[in-house]
Amino acid sequence: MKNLKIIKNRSDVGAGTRGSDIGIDALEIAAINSNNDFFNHYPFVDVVTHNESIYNKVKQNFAKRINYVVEQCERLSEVTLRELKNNFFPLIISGDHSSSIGTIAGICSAFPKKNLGVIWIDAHADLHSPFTSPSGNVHGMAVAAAMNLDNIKNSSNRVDEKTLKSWKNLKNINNSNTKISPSNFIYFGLRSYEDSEKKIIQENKINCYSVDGIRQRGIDVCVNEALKQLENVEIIYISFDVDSLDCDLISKGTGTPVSKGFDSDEIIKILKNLILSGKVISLEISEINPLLDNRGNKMAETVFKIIDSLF
Ligand SMILES: [Mn+2]
Repeated sequence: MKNLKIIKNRSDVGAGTRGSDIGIDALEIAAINSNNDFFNHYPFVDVVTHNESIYNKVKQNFAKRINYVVEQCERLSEVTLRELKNNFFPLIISGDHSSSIGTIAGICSAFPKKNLGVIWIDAHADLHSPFTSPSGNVHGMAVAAAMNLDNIKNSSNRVDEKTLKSWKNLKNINNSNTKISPSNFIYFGLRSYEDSEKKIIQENKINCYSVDGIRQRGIDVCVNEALKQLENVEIIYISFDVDSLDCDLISKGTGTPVSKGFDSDEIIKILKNLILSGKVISLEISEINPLLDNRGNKMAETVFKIIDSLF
């Protein structure tokens, strides 16, 4: 991959458990310990973070620290926009997955006239809003924000004005206003979601490739089919949440681990086949949490192996 630029976004303010902010450091240590100079080989940029806000008492229970998430996403959006305009391929290493709202806004601002497709590799749907979220963790709201879906119909929370205002800001980072159409959005590895999220998936007919389905039909068949669906999009963004990996097989080093996920070879093949389309303009990796790793630094080591085999 030419023109790779690593964007280090060490933020975990959108997560319920601390530690994904040091996911990038765990990755770098995995590289160093395997005698690999990957992170020294490419230019990089550090995004300024708001992790000190963790010390503040949470006031907005249905969207915790959402005002800081908005600011963090604005920062990431600006950096993504700038690096895309500078003709780089941004490889974004983030902490918690709420960051992708900023990445998508940055991509939409960089290419306002292009149709964007999104591949979301994740165990979770991330389709909650402050109206439906059981946890109030904003990293579970990224897809809903990018699609501008409030899901008020299935509301279970009474959301205050201040939270609502921040939610509105989060959906409109950079005044991008360009939203992902559900027909240009595809899940890989989805296997853990709530009823309110399932309703959105069904109503909007969002395509999902399950781990089992992919194993039965083959990675080539499924990825080709996904690319066929995205025939009319000019650019593709891939968001790889590491909890799409099998937590029993690999590691629990991520905020919300889920069993029965992909193995690393499957992820490599999916990513490689997608990148071969020539449409992928950015890849983001999120939710590595070395503080939760039950096998030393296994999650970061596995993800580094994946990155190293791609670039
Ligand atoms: Mn996620």
